[in-house]
Amino acid sequence: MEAAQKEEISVEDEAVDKSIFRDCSKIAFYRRQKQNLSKKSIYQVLVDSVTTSEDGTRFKIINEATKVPLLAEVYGIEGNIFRLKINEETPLKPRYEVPDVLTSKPGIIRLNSCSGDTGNLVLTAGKGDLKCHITANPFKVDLVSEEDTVLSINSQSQLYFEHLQIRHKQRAAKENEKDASIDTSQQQENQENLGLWEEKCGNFVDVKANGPTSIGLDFSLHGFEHLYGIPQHAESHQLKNNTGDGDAYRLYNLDVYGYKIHDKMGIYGSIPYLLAHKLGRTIGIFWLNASETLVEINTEPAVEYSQTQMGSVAAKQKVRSRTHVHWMSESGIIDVFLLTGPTPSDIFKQYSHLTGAQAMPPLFSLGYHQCRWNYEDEQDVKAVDAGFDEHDIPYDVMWLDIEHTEGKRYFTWDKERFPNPKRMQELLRSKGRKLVVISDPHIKIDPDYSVYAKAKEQGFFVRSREGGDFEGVCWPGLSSYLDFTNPKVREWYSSLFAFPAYQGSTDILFIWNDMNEPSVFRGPEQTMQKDAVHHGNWEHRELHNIYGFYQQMATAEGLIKRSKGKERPFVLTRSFFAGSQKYGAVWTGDNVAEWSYLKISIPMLLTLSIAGISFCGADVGGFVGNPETELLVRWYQTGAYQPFFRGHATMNTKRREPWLFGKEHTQLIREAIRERYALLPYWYSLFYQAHVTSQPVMRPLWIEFPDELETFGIEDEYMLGSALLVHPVTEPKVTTVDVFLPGSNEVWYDLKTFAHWEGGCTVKIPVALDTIPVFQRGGTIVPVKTTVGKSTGWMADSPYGLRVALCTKASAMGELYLDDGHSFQYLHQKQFLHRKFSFCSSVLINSSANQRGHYPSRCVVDKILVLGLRKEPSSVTTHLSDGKDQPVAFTYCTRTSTLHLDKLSLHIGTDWEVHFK
Ligand code: NBV
Repeated sequence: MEAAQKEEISVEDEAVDKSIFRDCSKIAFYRRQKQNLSKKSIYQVLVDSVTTSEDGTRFKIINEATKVPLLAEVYGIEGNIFRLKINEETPLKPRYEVPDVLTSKPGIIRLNSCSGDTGNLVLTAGKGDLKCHITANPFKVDLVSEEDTVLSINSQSQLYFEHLQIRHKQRAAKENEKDASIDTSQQQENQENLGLWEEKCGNFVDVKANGPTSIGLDFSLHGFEHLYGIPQHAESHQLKNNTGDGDAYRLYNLDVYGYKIHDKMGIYGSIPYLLAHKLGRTIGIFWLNASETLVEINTEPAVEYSQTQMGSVAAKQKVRSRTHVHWMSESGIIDVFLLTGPTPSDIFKQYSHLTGAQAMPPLFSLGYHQCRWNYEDEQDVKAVDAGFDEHDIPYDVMWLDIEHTEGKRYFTWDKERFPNPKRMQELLRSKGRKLVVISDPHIKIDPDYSVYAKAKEQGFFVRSREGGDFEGVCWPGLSSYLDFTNPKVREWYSSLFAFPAYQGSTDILFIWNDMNEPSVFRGPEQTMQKDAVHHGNWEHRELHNIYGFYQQMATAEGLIKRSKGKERPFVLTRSFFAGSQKYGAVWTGDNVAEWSYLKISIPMLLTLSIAGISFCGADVGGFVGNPETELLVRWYQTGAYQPFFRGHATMNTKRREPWLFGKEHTQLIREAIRERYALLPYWYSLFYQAHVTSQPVMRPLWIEFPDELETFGIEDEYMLGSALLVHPVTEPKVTTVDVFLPGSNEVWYDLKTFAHWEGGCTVKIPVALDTIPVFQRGGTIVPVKTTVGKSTGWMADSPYGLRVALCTKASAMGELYLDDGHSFQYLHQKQFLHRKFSFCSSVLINSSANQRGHYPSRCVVDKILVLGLRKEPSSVTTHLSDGKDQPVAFTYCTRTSTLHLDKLSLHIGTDWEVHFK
């Protein structure tokens, strides 16, 4: 035990040296592709090889120089998606194809083919308005919609495929060493530089069992200048041009403590999915590859050619802008999905058809979470919990970081600090609250630790190239890493969450997966060697970016299993991949307590949201460092309007529970958290929408206003669903913020002052320290809770209110989804309520949006606010479904055109009407 303790690592020891991370110039496959592509290698289709069947079209393509044939496959997938796969026709051994990400076999639709003139091929999908033109020589694919070329593949001749080969030396040996002399020292130096079979990374040498295996392909997007997606980077929402300066967006999951912002380096997670938008069309490119990936982007603006430039052309001609996107991956195959929209809403459906929709979170997880590395012991937890009650601040979840364990042995408790974890959980339970504890993927090498011993015995760890278990240093000291890519390991790991197995756990305990890039102290770039070996003998390089995805998957399955399939899990993960939305929430890792990090949290979360991860958030207050009070207040106000809302801080920071900054600031933080709790019915309904219709919860403006160019680059404000526009204050000491209110036919209401504006302009909004600029869009109805309590559990039966904001035509619509907030009964027994609200011709109607759902809610609507009611009504009456009409008292304010109804008692789950005459 003492020895184990000595091995423990402190944060100061392991503060990351940023120079260990590589830029493009240090990445061998990038250098190789650049060098070779400058020679322009041409591929052509072998026209005689084309075959078309029910399940796709296949043909061979061949490189003029290498003559190695590649096999290309084109599929049409339900919902206007094309899939293009390119692999070697006969690789020396199978190349890695990413499993477990696609939801199920996506429904393939038949492509009809008609040969074009010179042996070129035209494939049509569906009704034929989308066509895939394949040009044979040089090989090129154009995606055409109604005579308009939307996107071209390989029009820049950047198709690149390093085929598997026997190592030169071995081959030479095989050939009786007759050519062994070719391996001169100069060649060796070249090889080293190109990192063909070995590549240096710091003090490490990456030995490549399969030699060079990289792939690449270019896409030209016609008329597109606005690109988004490919998280995770601490960068702007709109992707930047980066060709030429070796500054590609890197997708490589890394643990980067206090990451630099406005940087394209890879951080914790990767989603190789890019969206592009222009007036009239949104498209997506999903590059299904889990190895290290680089993306270069280069926009060529529109050009106008004059007569003289164009010689004989009579009139001026305009050439559309195009953006070239160049994807490069270290290994695997080319497997790319083209999502053709055409609307943003279609794109979200298409992407979730491939990778799954956002999991429906338990309601508590949308409340406020209180975390710190670390809450020291049971007393500390008790005191912090009581602090929230004393200061009348709602919160739902207490978090315990790595110190709660016995020497960083996950699934155990430090007996001195937490002698009675069940007692502690019962205290939280009594207030409707929960506990989240951390569980990392590294397992302390300690034969007396049963998790280690069992995993070791069953061969469940990732192996090193030499054959033994991979060993790396992490929090517990020397550790091995569970191989979550192995389904047996996942099954076993998930069984560890069963109540009898996980001593001291109860059904209010949920899980946080950290360090799952995976983080390996003193490893190359603080992660695992690429030559480590996984289940099925795959090198780590093939699947690095999907390691964390698998841990969260196994954890979520474990939580479901422990409840015998009844309860929804909550798992927060730091590392993620495409499809992680199916398993829980993601946060943006170790940000810093500075204003610039508060500001960048918005574009970072917008990017995650449009790439499928609706349940995302950033550490409130900033993880590293001590926020000044104003920053902390603004961070709470911002976080209250972001999907995952958790305060967190690193070890050596000052305590920062919300009541430690003076009465006035406690009040401001309380207000921000209370606003969050009041809005929970809306949040929950938005998550339901994300779950069933795949629309993101937090939306960049361009999604809601796709026809308004002005919205395409906005990232300091965003929409929550389609009703609320939020413009958080992210700068110190400001007295005004400029808010762009989109839509020329829209009207927007300030939820604090009830002032209203017509859309299509920028307004200067005065802000004090208590202002969170939030605007409701005319034409919407937002459900809220009118009383806020200790926690979501505490508030289950508290009354609802409706905020009705009328549009210019004096109407509005909205909806509410509710269920028990925690189980799968909504799915299996249809135990839910989905209500629809509409205000039209001076009548507000509450009706069912889905007759199949039933849930015995006792809740009533007790308050209604109508914004934008131009005339004071002479009477207001409620009409219940049993025919009873009742006049109700109201207050009307002529100055703000608002009407308040109070003390109502209208059951949320029954049909009723309110008439305003
Ligand atoms: O487990 C300790 C921390 C955690 O608090 C933080 O949220 C993670 O991002 N963890 C990283 C490991 C150490 C960071 C220096």
